[in-house]
Formats: sequence, structure tokens, C-alpha cells
Amino acid sequence: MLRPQDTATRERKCMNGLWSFRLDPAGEGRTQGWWRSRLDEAREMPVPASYNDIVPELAVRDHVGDAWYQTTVRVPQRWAGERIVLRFDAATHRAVVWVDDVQVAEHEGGYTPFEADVTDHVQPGTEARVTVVVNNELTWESIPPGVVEDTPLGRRQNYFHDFFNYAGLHRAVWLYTTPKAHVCGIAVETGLDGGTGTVRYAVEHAGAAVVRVVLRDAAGAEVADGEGSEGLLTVPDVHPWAPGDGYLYELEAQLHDADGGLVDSYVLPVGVRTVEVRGTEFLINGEPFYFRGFGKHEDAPVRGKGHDDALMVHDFELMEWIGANSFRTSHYPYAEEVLDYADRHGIVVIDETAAVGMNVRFTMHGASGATSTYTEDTIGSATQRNHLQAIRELVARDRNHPSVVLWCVANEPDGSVPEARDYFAPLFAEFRKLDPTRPVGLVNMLADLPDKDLVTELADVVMTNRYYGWYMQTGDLAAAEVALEAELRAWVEKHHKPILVTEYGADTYAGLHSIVDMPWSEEYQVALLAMYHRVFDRIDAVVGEHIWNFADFATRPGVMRVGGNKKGVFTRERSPKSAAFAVRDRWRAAR
Ligand code: BDP
Repeated sequence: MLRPQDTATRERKCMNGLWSFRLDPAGEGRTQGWWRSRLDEAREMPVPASYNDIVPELAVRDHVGDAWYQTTVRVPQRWAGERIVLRFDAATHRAVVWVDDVQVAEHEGGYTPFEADVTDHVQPGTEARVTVVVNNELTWESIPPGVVEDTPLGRRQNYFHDFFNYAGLHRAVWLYTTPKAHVCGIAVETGLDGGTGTVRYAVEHAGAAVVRVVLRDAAGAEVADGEGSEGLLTVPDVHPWAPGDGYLYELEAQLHDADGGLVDSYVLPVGVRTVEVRGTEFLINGEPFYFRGFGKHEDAPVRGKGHDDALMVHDFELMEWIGANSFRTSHYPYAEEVLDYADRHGIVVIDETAAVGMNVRFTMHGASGATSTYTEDTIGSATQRNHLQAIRELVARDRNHPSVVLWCVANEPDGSVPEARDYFAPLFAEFRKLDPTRPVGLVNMLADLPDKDLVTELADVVMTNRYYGWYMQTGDLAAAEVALEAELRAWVEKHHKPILVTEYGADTYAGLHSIVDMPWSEEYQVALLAMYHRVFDRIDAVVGEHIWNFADFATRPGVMRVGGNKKGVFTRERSPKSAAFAVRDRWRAAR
């Protein structure tokens, strides 16, 4: 799905700002038709933001069910005759949308965009009322899963992942135009042959038109062109996109009428690069690449998971300061602004679905009472259907980003029961069918050791989260070092694939100090990370280190969480802990 753009033929209007908002704990709004008039008893709510921390009330923070948002938008008079589209960059975890009295969209999944053609439901020059009901319930069918429990005190949301279940309109809302005949999708695949680059393109369009494409370099000079909805462009003396060098061409897809007049134009940034797994190497443009960076979260005080450009740029600047070259979108697809930034700055991205917490046997982040993960009453065929759909929407949204080099099917699912293979094999196949150009992986969890795990065989790389020295061998880094090294060597032995350690770290309470190895102290975090790094440096197949986490983040309350998860190298407010300086020394020296 293409992002809205202002081009020679298109215009967009951002609908961010303060909307009317009302929680619906009794679930009455849908039967009473709250979209039909102005929301009663509404308070003001910023968009984009999670609503949970805006209001200092537990009933808002822990609300389970529907939340209603409403605004009015004036449709510009000059848009008469255009196709008009209403687009939500994200509504977590599902939403229904009305324009005035008409339902125009319904969407499942909290981290991918959806839109509706509202041309027939709005009148240029007048105002339209836009109402959205956002629902935050996690069930066995949703991605991620959870269980809503009815208790005498009301409904409670239980879930099995280690970050707060923020909800709301987390990303921008747009009203935008396209011409009636318009470009609806573009897919590019790039290649390199010596100094020559290739860009294979496919343009989908609606309405009769002639398709032309023009490829321009970063200075705006035309380097190739083509006609027809599919084709292959060659770029002599190509400037490849590479880690640390976010060089982008732009591909303009044009639609022309029979007289040659321009009907529609859409401009797609294109980075020409290749990705390949060969033996135990991860190659970008044929060169071995070593991932240095973090698992992150979209998370901040007050706004929760609401996208914010200031925070995004600050986080990227901190990653540059510390010498990171990559990150994983743990544990859900991030805002498209984030991937665009990564494209422009040559930051490498592992792009993950929102499938996290699919393991009833592992109860550290929340227990469900169930004993088998993959059954029709737990993670079953309905979950798998939603997971497949999440994969389709992720690939459709992100396939053109050069920064994205690896798809991640799920984080820490139950991976050592035979049903896991049946559940995951079709998901790997779907990724590969939709995008044969990128490797696919799945992040495994600490109980799925090389002799137990049954799903890594499906993957192109080994991706593993390990907590030796934290959840095991707590405080004993010497024992942890032995155990970590033995396990990593066992992975090499078994699969002979590149190993990415996608999480390792220690909760650290900023300001707590200790001379001896003492968990939670800043010194312990430094020592634990240094221990992992020594081991990584001894094993050639390790091609990446992503510390858990970039910054402290919110979780639900728990006896192991002190105001959230404290494994950040930065605090939630983005102050450096001692580890930030130690990691910076290592990563900057490696550049
Ligand atoms: C892993 C998860 C991650 C958690 C982390 C932790 O992938 O989401 O936050 O461990 O326990 O289980 O800190």
C-alpha cells in the first residue's frame, strides 16, 4: 500500500491534532450508533498517541474494549472531481471507521495502515464527520494474542508479552486525493552486476492509462526510463544503497492518457542493493555485514506508542552517536516514517510482525492457564489466518524499503513442539512467495535450545534471544560465558547458518552502582554486555549483536519490573547509562 504523497497530481491533508474521545467500557456505542452524532461526554485526545497515559486515571490506562475517536474535516473545494481517500497509518489493535453515517472501513491488526475510498461519502467544500472506534482486546485469534477475563470487578486484559498494551490512533490520519485513474501499487526488486544496477519494477494501476517510469539519481538527473506496467531498468555506474550510505534514486511512476497528458504521478525512493545469505555469512551487496544495534520499542512517556518525529530523530541520532548500524522493529511493524528515515540514512532494519507471546508453556511474561500452545482453543487456524494477513500487509507496506534486509515471522513462539512446524511452515512460505529477495527468520527463546528447537530449520538465519547471566546464572558471568559459548557453537554445528543474537541484556536501574558483579547495577550491565561481546568475537558465524533494549520501556506491573523493563542502554527519557559509553567504544571502534 502506497503512502499518501503530494505530487503533481495528488494532494494530502493531515488530520492529526486533537480529536473528541470517549471510552466505552460498557460496549454501548456500537448498538447506540455513536457515530451518528457528536460524541457525548467526550474529552480531547491527541492524535497520534496512545490514549492510556494521557489521562491520569487507572480506568483509562487499563481500559479494555472500545474507545471512540471523532473529528470533523473540511474537504477542500478544489478536490471536486478527484478520488478522495481516508487513510489511517495505524489503529491499535482494530478499528471500524464511519464518514458521517456511513461505515467506510474495518481493519484488524494494530500496526499496518488501512484506507477507504470515500469519494462518494464526502462533498468537496463541506465538512465531514469522521468517527473511529478502536478496540484494544487481545484474544487467542489476534496478533499478538491475549485473553480477556471477565471478573467480578470488570473485564481484565491478560497477555503474554513484555510491553504495555498501548492502544489508540498511534500514527497519522490522512485525507488525500488521487486522480480517478491512478497508481495503486509499486513493487521494485533491485540487483547489482559489477558497476551496473538493475531495478525491476511492477506498477499496478486503476483505470485505463499508459504507464511510464522514470528513474532519477539523487541529484535529479534521469538515469533510466521505461514504458509498460512491468519492466527492468538498468543503471550504469550505479551508486548502491549500502549500510551507512543511504543513497536513494527515485522512481517516478506516471500514468498518461491517450494524448500523452499526465494523469497521475507517484514518486518512490529506491535503493539499489542486494541481500543474500551464504553459508554462515549475511551479505549486503556481496559484502559480509555485521549487525550492531538494538531491539527497540515504539515507547515513550505520555504518548506511549504514538509516533513522534522529534523522538524518532533523537533515537536515530543516539544510535548514530553510539555507533549502531541496525535495529529490529521488535515486536511489531514500526511507523513508516521510521523506515523512510532508515532508508535515507543507511540504517539496516530487521522487520518483525506483531506475533509475540505465542507460548503458553513459557509464563514469565504472563500465564494463560492453557497447557498447549497450538490448539484450536489457543493459537489455532484463526490465529494463523490473522498472522498470514499480517504478513501480507507487512510485505505490501515495506517491500520497497532498501533498509529492510530480513523479515521476522515472530518473536519467541513455542518452538520445540511438533505443531510449531505446522503452524510456521505456511508463514515462512508466504513471506518467500510474496518476496523472494529477502531472507526470513524467526526469533527463538531461551528454552528452545539447539537440541529441542524444531522451527529454525525453516529459517535462513538463526535468530536467538539469550539471557545467560540474567535469567539464568544470575550474577555469575563466568558460568554464563561458558554456557553461552557452548550454545552458540551448538547452533553452528546443527544448522551452519549465520547467527544473529537478537536480544541479550540485563535490567539496570540507572544510578545503582556496585563494585562486585551485582545484577541491576550499571556496572553489571557493562560487564554482562562485555562478556557477550567476547563470546561473539570468538565465533565466526555470529553476524550480529542486537542489545535488548535501546531504551527502558513500559510494561504492565510485575514483580520483576521496576516501573517497566529496565534493560535499556538508555533510560526511557533517553539518558545514557554507563553501558552506553562502553558499547559506544566497541561499536565506534568497529566502524
Ligand atoms: C524476551 C522478549 C522481550 C522481553 C525480554 C525481557 O523477547 O520482549 O522484554 O525477553 O525479558 O523474552 O526483558
